[in-house]
This record gives sequence, structure tokens and C-alpha cells, in this order.
Amino acid sequence: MTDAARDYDHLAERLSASGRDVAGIERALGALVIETPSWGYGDSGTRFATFQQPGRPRDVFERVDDAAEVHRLTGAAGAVALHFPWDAVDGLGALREHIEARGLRVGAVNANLFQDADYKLGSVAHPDAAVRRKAVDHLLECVAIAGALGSTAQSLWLADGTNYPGQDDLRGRRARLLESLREVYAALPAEQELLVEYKLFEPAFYATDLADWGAALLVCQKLGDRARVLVDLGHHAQGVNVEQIVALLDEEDRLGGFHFNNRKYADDDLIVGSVNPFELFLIFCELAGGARPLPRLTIDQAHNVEAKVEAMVLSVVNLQEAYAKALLVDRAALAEAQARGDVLGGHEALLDAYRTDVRPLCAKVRAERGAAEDPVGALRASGYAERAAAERGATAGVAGGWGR
Ligand code: RM4
Ligand code: MN
Ligand code: MN
Repeated sequence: MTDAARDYDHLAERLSASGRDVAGIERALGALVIETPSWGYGDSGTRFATFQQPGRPRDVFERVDDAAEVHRLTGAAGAVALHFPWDAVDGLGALREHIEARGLRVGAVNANLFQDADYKLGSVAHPDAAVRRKAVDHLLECVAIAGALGSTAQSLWLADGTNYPGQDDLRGRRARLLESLREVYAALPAEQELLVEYKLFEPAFYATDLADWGAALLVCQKLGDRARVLVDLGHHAQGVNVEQIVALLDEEDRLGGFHFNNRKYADDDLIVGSVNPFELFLIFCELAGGARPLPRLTIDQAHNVEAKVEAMVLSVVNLQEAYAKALLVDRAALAEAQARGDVLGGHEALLDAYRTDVRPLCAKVRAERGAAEDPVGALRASGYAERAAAERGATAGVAGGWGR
């Protein structure tokens, strides 16, 4: 018997003895689907520098290849989220074929309303109607792109906002934003939903037009049932209780999905679970404990100094482990402690799950799906990064800049 098998048997025995449905937990874990972001494989940087990595993908096809490698190793990253125009190609049919041939499907389509010079003062909330028109037309184009690629979601993040008090009228901006998004929502085919992402600050430093979950939720409620809020873990003020936001939005059936990443200070876009794994666990406790299926789970990270494919693999592994721990929570013991008013009894029910080493369980679920028991180790041993560096060249043929 291998060490891994022994570790698994020991864990499964302990869990079964305490009444956990190990087969059910493994089924749920095996069904986890994470969307990895095409833009997380390409170049990214800080406002100070972008460091080009050897083997970095030269186009969207190679970004998809990297996403497929992450799926091959983890068995849980079967969709790739795209960003336009960063991922724009002449023939969408060829892109869709390439994605499907790699065993993936297209996740959410992300519009880009923050890099064009016209968007200096905003996009859908811009004071000039011509700029708003251009922004809405881009969003409508993304609806058509999603249709062609078989995607079922538009993911919208707005850089809109103001830097100085008095720069623009706060109510006027909100009215324009709503008017623009109403037109987009009206054009959505039935199979597509609109995910509305909020962010406290940056690039606007005085007033972001969709600064928090409340502002995003109000917009969604005005638009219709297929508009839901997207929670990015790096988009809150310090100390905000994100799991409580998750519970609340889920109860209202307005939790559209996540952009997973982690931060120490602001929108740091670090590997999910790297700084605050307990918060990640508590978020999954809310997701696993609610009545609804899991929402769309996407990674939104920018890997500036770390190897991008390895960073993505580690992110997916961290998500699998957080979900596995949440599935282990003894819900009956938790509910009993809460009903008795046993303050620490409930807390300890969570800690018991959180402290469990779920790596053998995750390894077994991955292996059953044909993925790697140890994805990061397998990636390093596979020589994928070295092959990519040799085939793609260090910098050849790639323009500098974020995502392109
Ligand atoms: C934003 C936000 C969006 C992402 C861009 C690149 O901060 O997180 O989701 O598309 O960055
Ligand atoms: Mn995001
Ligand atoms: Mn962000």
C-alpha cells in the first residue's frame, strides 16, 4: 500500500466513524468546476513594471493551452474565462474548436471598459453620450461573442468613478449607468446572465460608481432576475466580513459568482488562500451550507513574479481543499451548538473541519478523475514550463502590456 493510500484510508475511516458521508463528500468535491482566467496566464504587472516570463503565451490559443494543462493536473478547471478585446480573434469558431479540443468549455465573457483612451472619465456612466454609446456597443458585442462561443455569462467590472469631489454628479452617473445597463440586459439571450462586480476603489479614488455589494445588488434588482452580483475577494475595505456578504446574497438568490484571489492590503490579486485561508474556508462553508448549487467560481489573479501556470494550479488545489474542508463540517453538531447557545461549540465544529488534513481526500478525488495526486509536483516533474519556454521563445513576437 502506498503512503497516499494509507493516509486516505486513515482519514476516510476517521470521517466515517464520526458519521460523515465520505462518498457523498467525494462526489461533491469531484463535481467542483473552477473557471481559470485567460488573462491570468498572460503578461501582467504592477503600475511600476511588467516582468516578462519565459514561456509566456503569445496569444489566446496558447493561453487556452495553459488553462488545459491546469485542468489536466487538477481535474477541476474545466472552463476558461475570456476577456475582450484581449482575447479577440478573427474567427471565433476556430477559438471555440481549440477550447473544446483541449477538453475545456468557455466560461464567463469579460468586457474591457477600462483601457481605451475614451474611457478616461468612465464608460457606461461617462458624461458624454458618445462614449456611453461606445461602451454599450462593446458590451453588446460581448453578448454576441458569448453566443458564438457557447458562454452563458457576461462578467462586468466597471472602472467608472471619479477622483475628486465635484468632478461629476454622483446621481447623474448612477442614472446613466442604469440606462446603459438596461440596454445591455434587454439584449441578453435567455441562456446568458449578467454578473455585476463591485470594487471599493481604484482606478477611481474618490467615488467608484459600483463601490460595494449594495450598489451592485440595487442595479441587479432594477435589471432583472438574470443579473447577479459577483464577489471579488480583493474588492472590499479591510476587515469586511466577506462570508456574510456571501450568505446574504445567496439568500436573496443574487450571488452570481466569485473572482477568487487573495490580498494582504488592497486588490493584490495573489494566489487564492495564500494569505487568508481561513476566510476562504468560511466562504465555502456558506456555499456548501446553503440550499443552492455552487455559483460560478472563477479565479481572477495577476501573477507578477510567480510562475503563472504553477500559480494557477496551486490556486485550484487551494480551492479544492477549502471546499473539501467545508464539506466536512458536522452540520448537525453545528446546528445543535447554535440552538443551545453554545458560543464556542459552533466555533469548534468549524475548527474541527478546518484543522483536518484533507490532502489525501483531494488527491484521491483527483486521481479518480485522471488528474494528478500532487498537481504542483506533477507540473514541476512534467517539464511543461521548460517546453513552453523552448517552444514559445522568451519574448519573441509578443507586444508588451497587460494581457496582449
Ligand atoms: C479588476 C477586476 C476585474 C478584472 C480587471 C482586470 O480589478 O477585478 O474583474 O477584469 O481587474
Ligand atoms: Mn475581478
Ligand atoms: Mn480586481
